[in-house]
Amino acid sequence: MRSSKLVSAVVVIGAVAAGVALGQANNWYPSRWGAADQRGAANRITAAKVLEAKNLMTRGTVYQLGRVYEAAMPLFGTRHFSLRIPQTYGPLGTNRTMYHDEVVSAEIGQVGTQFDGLGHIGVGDLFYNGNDRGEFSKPDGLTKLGVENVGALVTRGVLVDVAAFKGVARLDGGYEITRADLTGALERQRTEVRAGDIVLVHTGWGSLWGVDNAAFNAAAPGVGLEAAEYLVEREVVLVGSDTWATEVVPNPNPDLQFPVHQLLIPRNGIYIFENLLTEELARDRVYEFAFFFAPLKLKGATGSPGNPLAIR
Ligand code: UVW
Repeated sequence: MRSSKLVSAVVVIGAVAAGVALGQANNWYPSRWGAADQRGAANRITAAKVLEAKNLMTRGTVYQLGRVYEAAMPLFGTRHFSLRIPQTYGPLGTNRTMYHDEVVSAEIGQVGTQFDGLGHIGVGDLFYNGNDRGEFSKPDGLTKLGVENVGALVTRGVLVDVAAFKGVARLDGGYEITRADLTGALERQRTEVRAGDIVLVHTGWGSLWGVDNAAFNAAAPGVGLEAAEYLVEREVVLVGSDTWATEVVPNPNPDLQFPVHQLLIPRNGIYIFENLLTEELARDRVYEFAFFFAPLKLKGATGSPGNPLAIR
């Protein structure tokens, strides 16, 4: 073998080994739930998980985790949101019924509080279960992996307060949450993560929402690849946070863009939930709760808006 070819071979083998170490081996499909599956880690929610959630509702306190959708909210890239009331209709009948409708224009599954479905992120052209973008990505909606396939998520939720663990109100933009941060914060809280849970990571970054949108959007603290690998090992259903990406942005490796999205969504069928309001859970030190979310059944959509609930 000529020396340049040998160097190339060593580089490729090194890259593959690094990928394998980060759970990025290329044998990620068919998924563990079968080649035709479109629900991913939602399959981990059994009747036993629903009852585990029920048993956590001991105080009757309801936490709304969704933010208000409005034109003034921070938006990623060129995404937009507008709501218009085109006119008032009526009056109808002798009782003079009047009514309003609204027209909403937005990347509706990917603005504000947003649940990222399995059709949102790919590794090149390949999405969850090895589905090829060329076959299912259509202008009038995804013909596979649409968010309507997810179903209702009712399970045990865990808040990991990494900001408190690090002794700050807000982690810095670009701070990479490590595996040791997650396990250290969980130990500090005396909370464990179990299979079928959803995990929310509190960073404090949400305090910038609506206060300094430019700073909010410019970067984000978040889960790094090794921390995400820990959550994959724990067999969670969903990872969410109070930032717009859930993962660290920019990634410490300047060659990588949104690698945690790829590790979780296409490679492992694990959902991401962004721009959640986690402040009140952190304030009240509610680290375990019943979690409820039913994505909108938007046929062929990549994600869903909504107002998930945590009940203690
Ligand atoms: C991308 O879609 C790239 O990011 P997010 O899921 O954070 O909106």
